[in-house]
Amino acid sequence: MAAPLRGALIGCGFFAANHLHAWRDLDDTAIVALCDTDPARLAATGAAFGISALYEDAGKMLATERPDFVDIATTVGSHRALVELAARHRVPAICQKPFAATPQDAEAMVAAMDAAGVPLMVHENFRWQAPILAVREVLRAGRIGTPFWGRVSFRSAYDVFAGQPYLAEGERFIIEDLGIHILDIARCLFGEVARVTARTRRVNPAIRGEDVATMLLDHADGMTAIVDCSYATRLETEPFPETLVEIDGTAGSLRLAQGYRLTVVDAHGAETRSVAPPLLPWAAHPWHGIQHSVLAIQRHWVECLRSGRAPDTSGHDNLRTLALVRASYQSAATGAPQPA
Ligand code: NAD
Ligand code: 89V
Repeated sequence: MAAPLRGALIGCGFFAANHLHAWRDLDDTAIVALCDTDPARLAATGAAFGISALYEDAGKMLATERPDFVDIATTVGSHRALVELAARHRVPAICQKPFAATPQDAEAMVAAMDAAGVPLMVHENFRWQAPILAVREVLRAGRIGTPFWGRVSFRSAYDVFAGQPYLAEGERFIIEDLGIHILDIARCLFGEVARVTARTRRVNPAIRGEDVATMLLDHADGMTAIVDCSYATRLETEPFPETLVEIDGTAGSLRLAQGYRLTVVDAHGAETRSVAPPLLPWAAHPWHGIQHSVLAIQRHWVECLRSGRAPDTSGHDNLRTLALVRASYQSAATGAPQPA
């Protein structure tokens, strides 16, 4: 058996504990060092996960520890500098979403890692959620024929701002933070998008950015899809963080409904089953589906690193999702459809 991969993590904030728990679940990987510019967060995370190599400077950590990979779990403002740092040290890197603040940054980050000859994966975990994997499997098996219409929907009134206060402060909010996941799922299920028409609005007066967005996607193969997101939707049972999916195909249909219920109508009739994500020992409702997908994407990264295969959500792949985000904001601002 190969020696365990030695990883280092940068950014010990709100979400990083999920990364660290998932790394602990992977037998052939060990996080050997942590970095955060905030000494209190760094010390607390080191103590919680039994990691004693602690750094406030990421460059010093990479130079000293020479890890097999680095996991960047900071917010977007630091991503370009940290990915370029990884490239200078020729260390394979995972970078949390949103990958980059601008298309120029994203292109530069991908180019830097390409030039260094090391892999780069964006931590775009939503397409790795168990219910979404179940939908992908129905499509892959051809059970509903060729999809011609789809909807990927995330509507909630969950208070995301309590855990992630920075989400209330940005000029942009829901497409950049959450819609990016839902647009990525649409790409993953339905293929590349040629044109986007978007509408946004802000309902919650306590935040700066938009909290409702609707995108009409014209896919390259002629399929039509709707991606809709809201953090201003009060429902009888709060669905956070479930992504709902509807797909009509030439031979049937599927519906991924609230409560992780997947109904497939195909040549044999209708079948409904639960596709609920498992509750990992360290996970908690309602985040458990996201937490399970963190383990899934990190397992994928290890498999890719060991085999030399490009990750499904490589930096190159994520440029297409970022292009959709950009085109959505441009369409919302101008009112006109935009090429994606
Ligand atoms: P956070 O602000 O709670 O934590 C970020 C940490 O990074 C902070 O402790 C900060 O001190 C540290 N940091 C910033 N710049 C640094 C640098 N240059 N060197 C070392 N440390 C640095 O943020 P968060 O809520 O944990 O979010 C982190 C990222 O994860 C965001 O991009 C967010 O969008 C993403 N996120 C993803 C998911 C998902 O399901 N994929 C869920 C939640 C958050
Ligand atoms: O995935 C995320 O980035 C989170 C949340 C699911 C709350 O939108 O910010």
